[in-house]
Amino acid sequence: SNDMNYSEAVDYTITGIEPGAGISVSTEKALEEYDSLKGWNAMFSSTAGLISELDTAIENEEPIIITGWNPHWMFAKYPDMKYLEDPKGVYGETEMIKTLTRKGLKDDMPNAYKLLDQFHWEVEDMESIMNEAQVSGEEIETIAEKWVKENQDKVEEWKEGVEEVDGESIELISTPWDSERASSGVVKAVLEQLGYDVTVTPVDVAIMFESIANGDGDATLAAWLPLTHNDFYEKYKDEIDDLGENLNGAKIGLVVPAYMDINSIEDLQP
Ligand code: PBE
Repeated sequence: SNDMNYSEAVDYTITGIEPGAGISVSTEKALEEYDSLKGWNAMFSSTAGLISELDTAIENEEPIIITGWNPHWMFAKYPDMKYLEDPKGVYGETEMIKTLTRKGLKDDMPNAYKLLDQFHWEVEDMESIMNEAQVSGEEIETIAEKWVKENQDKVEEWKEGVEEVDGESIELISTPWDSERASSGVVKAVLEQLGYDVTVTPVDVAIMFESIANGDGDATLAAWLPLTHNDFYEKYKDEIDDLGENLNGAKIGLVVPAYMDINSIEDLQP
């Protein structure tokens, strides 16, 4: 109801995910920058932990404030959720997901580089894989492989002018979130069609940037910018090749169930 003190009801706590996520870094900044969040905490755990807290809250129609993002199946499962307005812009606006490679990949593996450069898809493509995996209980990687077989028209565009190879090894560095399991799974399947031997290594965001910069890993499809991973991007941008966006229209922020009668981070109380 309107009289409910949501801040007290959630114990002045934002329910978050892994501390190493970009969205967790932004949440630390929000806690510092908003007067309405003075004295608040964030509980960083895991995406599974967050979803289980969200399930319980929505089942009981209790207030909850989570770190949320798109693309993700949480909005397919719970369409009645909203982003809180963020007048200070701590969480940015529209985000894109970029492809980055190590320096030298272009010369060493020109065909893989060209494929990575031409890989681009839509929010709906990524979501269709995540939602199907969520509903069926199958692994995202399995659904991603199937998606590649069923969307060969799109895949052929990414492969245009790319020549096949004979078992060259390539390592994609990724992060543990479902969005990145989907993109890495798709590109892995396409590279395998081209004859590559592909490893996908999920790591923390910091390690992902570091390993592309020092050349331990070949490429990543998982850089959320201009804001989510900006601290890491700024640190390493001179030591990596930036191939531009592979998806546009991502978003991060604080999210609440629609039954909560607030619209802005500034509607909360210290
Ligand atoms: N995410 C999903 C990640 C990137 C992909 C928004 C949870 C993050 O670093 O915040």
